[in-house]
Amino acid sequence: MKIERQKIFGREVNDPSAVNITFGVDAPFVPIMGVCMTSILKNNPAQKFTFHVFLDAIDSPDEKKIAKLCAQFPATQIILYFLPPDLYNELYLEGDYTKAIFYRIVAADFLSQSLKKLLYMDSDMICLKPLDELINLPVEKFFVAAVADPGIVNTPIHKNNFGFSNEYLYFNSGLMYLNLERWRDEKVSAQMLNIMSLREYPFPDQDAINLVADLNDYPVKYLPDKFNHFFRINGVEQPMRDDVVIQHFTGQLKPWFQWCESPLKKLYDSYQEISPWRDFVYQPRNYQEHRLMGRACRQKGEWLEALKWYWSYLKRRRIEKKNKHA
Ligand SMILES: [Mn+2]
Repeated sequence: MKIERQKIFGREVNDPSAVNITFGVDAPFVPIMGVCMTSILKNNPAQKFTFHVFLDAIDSPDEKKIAKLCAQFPATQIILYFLPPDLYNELYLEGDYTKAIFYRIVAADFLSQSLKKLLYMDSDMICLKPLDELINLPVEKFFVAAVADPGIVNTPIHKNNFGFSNEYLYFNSGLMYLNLERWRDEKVSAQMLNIMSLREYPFPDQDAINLVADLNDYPVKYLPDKFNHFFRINGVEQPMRDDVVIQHFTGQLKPWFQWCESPLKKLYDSYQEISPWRDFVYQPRNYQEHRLMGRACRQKGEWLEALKWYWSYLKRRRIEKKNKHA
């Protein structure tokens, strides 16, 4: 197995009544994941959780904050699983994805040795209500429970281009309640890696798991979209609803960006505020985000700052594009 070491925070003992949730992140994304965890804990006070975090590195201040979160919510256990830094380097990545999107594959594979079911969540989510209805689903009857994807992946173009059957309903991989016994018995991780080694996919992990489900005709339980409510679809912000349990900040605009002007930024900030990451300020991490930061400064009339971000945008774009084609 590819785990280099584990580190446990919070509750020491294994508790079979705990709900198991997994995340896959790289070091800069740990604060984002921390806010997501905080929202889950805050809105599920009667529930015990074990969070399984698959990552390749973590900054030491963030490790302290994870310990602090466990002290804030004492029934909580957080386990860090450190992966080798070169894991999945060979897999194709498009756009601004990082290879942390693949960590859900190793997470499900590894945890299927000890757990029967597992909730995978993207870090760009916040939980707004109790998760009972979701957690109590009889996931052993299915392969996965997830929400149908409202974006382009469900159009005939995407389905025809990437080998899906016409009638297949593509689900979003941001939230997946997984039947791990089935995952283990049918060697799903190996199937996914095999699919991704054969050609390049625009949504690599998500295309692969949907292809596994489609080609094998595995039973998918489609959930109401309140369990994975999209923030933006094709660049258009979606109206928020009262019944939303999990809000998913889909799209390139994220509520932790300083330049995000969505009304939902306030809601997001309110969870960051009660988390150990209260003081976290997100720094743009790729050239696209440097450009957006420049635009936000320009709109606020901060010309010097704007110039600085545009300059670093141009510089980084050249370097990042060169690296990509190397
Ligand atoms: Mn996401």
